[in-house]
Amino acid sequence: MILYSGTKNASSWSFRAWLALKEAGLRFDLKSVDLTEPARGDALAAVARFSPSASVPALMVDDVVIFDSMAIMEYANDRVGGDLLPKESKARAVARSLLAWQHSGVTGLCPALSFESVFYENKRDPTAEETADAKRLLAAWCDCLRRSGGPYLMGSLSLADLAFVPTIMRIFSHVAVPTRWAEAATWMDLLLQRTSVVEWMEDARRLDPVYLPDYRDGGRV
Ligand SMILES: N[C@@H](CCC(=O)N[C@@H](CS)C(=O)NCC(=O)O)C(=O)O
Repeated sequence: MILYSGTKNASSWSFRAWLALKEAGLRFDLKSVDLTEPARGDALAAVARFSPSASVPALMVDDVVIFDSMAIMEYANDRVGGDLLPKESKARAVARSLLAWQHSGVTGLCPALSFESVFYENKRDPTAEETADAKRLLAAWCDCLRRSGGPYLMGSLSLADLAFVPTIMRIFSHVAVPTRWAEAATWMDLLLQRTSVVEWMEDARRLDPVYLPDYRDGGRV
């Protein structure tokens, strides 16, 4: 298999797909697609030759392309007999709701607080919308951890935990976790110490930060 992935400091979508493949223990080659300007246009045009969405991540499996991060995560889960989602149907539906929440936006937080900003030396303060989404996430994570008993959201590690890794990085590289969300803080520490997460982040930190012009004012230029 070949995973076409955005540069490691600039593609949270690729990060999630890569984490699921790694945590499933699957072997794959990684091809890095340069998303920085001015290379971006040509790089994505090359991806468009084999992937209808012309975006990354894209996973080539034999002669088939899986061209969406959530589909790649679900494929990784299928390849390990469903071990990366809960077996019980209601719990599995909750895990998929969390995945879908992340996948369809976390729109108050993700658009302007880009993954690229995790690597900036000078951080701005989060906006009111970003803070509101962060609180919603923290409350949902704590609720899951209390219901499941932890140590991961659904008990054992699942796609739901992996989906949130880049978002955790986005928020908590900008602000400390408030002490009232202690369960979430413990879960984040555990998750961020996983070998897979550490490997990606170490590679990402070696790259030059990708500065986005709309970062300073929360993306509202
Ligand atoms: N829904 C897609 C989104 C992927 C996505 O937007 N990837 C970005 C890079 S992180 C991209 O390739 N964008 C191409 C473009 O904007 O033209 C997925 O989950 O894979």
